[in-house]
Amino acid sequence: MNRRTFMNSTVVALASSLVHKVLPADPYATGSAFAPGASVSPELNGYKRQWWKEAVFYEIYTRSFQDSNGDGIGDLRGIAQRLDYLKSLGVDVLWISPHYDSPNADNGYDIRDYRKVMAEFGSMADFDHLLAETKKRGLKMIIDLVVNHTSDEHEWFQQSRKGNGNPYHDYYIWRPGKENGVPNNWPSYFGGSAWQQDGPDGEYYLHIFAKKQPDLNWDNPKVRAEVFEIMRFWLNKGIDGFRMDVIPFISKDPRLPDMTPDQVAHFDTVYGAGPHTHDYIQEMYRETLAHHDVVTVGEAAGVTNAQVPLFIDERRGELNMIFQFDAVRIGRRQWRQHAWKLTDLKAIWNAAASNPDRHLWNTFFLGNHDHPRLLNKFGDASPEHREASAKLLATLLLTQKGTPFLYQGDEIGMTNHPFSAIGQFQDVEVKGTYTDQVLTGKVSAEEYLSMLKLTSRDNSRTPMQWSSEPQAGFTTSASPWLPVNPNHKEINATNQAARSDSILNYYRSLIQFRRVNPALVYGDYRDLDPNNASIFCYQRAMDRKGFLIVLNMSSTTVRYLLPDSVAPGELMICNSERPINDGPLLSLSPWEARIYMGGLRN
Ligand code: ISL
Ligand code: CA
Repeated sequence: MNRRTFMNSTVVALASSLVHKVLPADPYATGSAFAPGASVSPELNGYKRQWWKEAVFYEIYTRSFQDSNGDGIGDLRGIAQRLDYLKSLGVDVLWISPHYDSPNADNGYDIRDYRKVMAEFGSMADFDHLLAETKKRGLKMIIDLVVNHTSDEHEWFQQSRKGNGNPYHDYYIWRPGKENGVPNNWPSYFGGSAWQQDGPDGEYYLHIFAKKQPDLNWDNPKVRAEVFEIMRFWLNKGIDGFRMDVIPFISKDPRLPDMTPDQVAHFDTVYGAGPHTHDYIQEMYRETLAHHDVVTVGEAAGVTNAQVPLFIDERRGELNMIFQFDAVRIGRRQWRQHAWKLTDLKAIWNAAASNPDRHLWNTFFLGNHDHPRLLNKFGDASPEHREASAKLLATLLLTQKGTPFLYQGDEIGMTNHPFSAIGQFQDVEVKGTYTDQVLTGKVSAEEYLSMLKLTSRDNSRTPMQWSSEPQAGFTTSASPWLPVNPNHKEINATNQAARSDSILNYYRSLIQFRRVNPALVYGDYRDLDPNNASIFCYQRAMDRKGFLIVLNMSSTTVRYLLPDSVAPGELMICNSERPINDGPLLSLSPWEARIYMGGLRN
């Protein structure tokens, strides 16, 4: 039996048989963590069981997912048209990007009306239809809560900017200028100062992101009450939770002191360390989240690994999970990408995954709408290695410790876009840093473009590649809001659905494999060879049973002697096509991924 046949035809069949081989008759016998009647055992391996710990999440960047009305912009009806695809992929929870009314200065992360759907995405009826259709398929949906800032076109800001004395003035953060203008030296994520002068009193307002994204003043109890009302509005519609945009930034030191040069160089850690962030999140939990069976995941830019427990320890009544970015942003200095080493990357993952505290729970992700494609950053997008490395990264995502968050298009091996000129980028972050870095002469346009090709957020925002048709089946418009990647002719969901050994079908098999093997969800994690420069070899195990995962994260063949503490059992999944009959000395082809039963000898 050659590898190709073995890997695909066997793995799903094996997955269901594994329930009894690896585990006593157990919660997953129903084949799904959500299925009614799943076992009521409240704990596994010392962890309290929760649906969101067992689920696979899938991020949808709505603007680029599926256009249903031919205007070149993805929308809510378009997502609804693709729910059967998502169901067949096997994911459980959809996270949709901000769907609220917005002028789209930052593609929806600048909200003008929290109780209205963005015109480009459709109507409230379209939202209700999408949520109902999602639930009809046994899927769940979380929405993006963006409350560190609003759009400058929000009514609150329109009032606030009328000056002191207006009842909404203190909904935002205003300060008088200093001798050289701005109140302090805080930088904006999107280039330049975080302060903008406005209004009749010569004051400046704070905007950590774009000028059109003024920061809310969370020290004002009226602001907190408004936000909690907005959350109740959407919770009462039946959503299943929130992803919370830059939630650690909501509290600022009211003295707004200048940053030191080192703090400016790492300004997100300053923004993430306000004095009352945890007080406000705990208040939010008491006021809204505690009354619903929902999940929350905080986007924790600027939060160190050591600070994560303060946000997610289940005894604190704050958030359930957090996105911590040290791994995904390894080697990054704002818009620049520098070299990095696999040993350093493994050390970051190991620090989080080997924490034994059962009151904590990780996320695991390799990309999202703010980062380049995971295939380009962590794999090898060359024609020779693209498929193998995409499957290896799928193996990593679905066997690591923590709830996996997939990002649209990664399941078919989409790659960065071949940008060739700065004018092709749409992202407000690019436009802002271009002004700040290139127009001021600090950086050459050539260097800036060479780095943006590696780091720009637009790389992961090009339209989903559904087919080889014009515009990849994303839209009938001849001018989508961002160009379709020309490689959609070869890389698309349609031709992969038809191929049993495609990246898409590998994801499908692995999601099913994870679903029926709690050791991959609740099992302990151990890196068996942390100092190896190209091999990632780790174990997931509980109740003395589990899996050994061996990944060759390099573009060369590696002969790898398994650590002598390891006793691989039956080979369950492999992404390579070669027959494998090697013993403890493995010959791993480039980007070869293997999952064995078993693990440690003793
Ligand atoms: O910009 C980034 C990477 O190039 C990230 O640091 C990102 O800006 C940061 O993590 C905050 O992201 C979130 O808030 C922004 C919005 O632009 C992002 O899309 C959102 O994910 C402001 O709302
Ligand atoms: Ca549309």
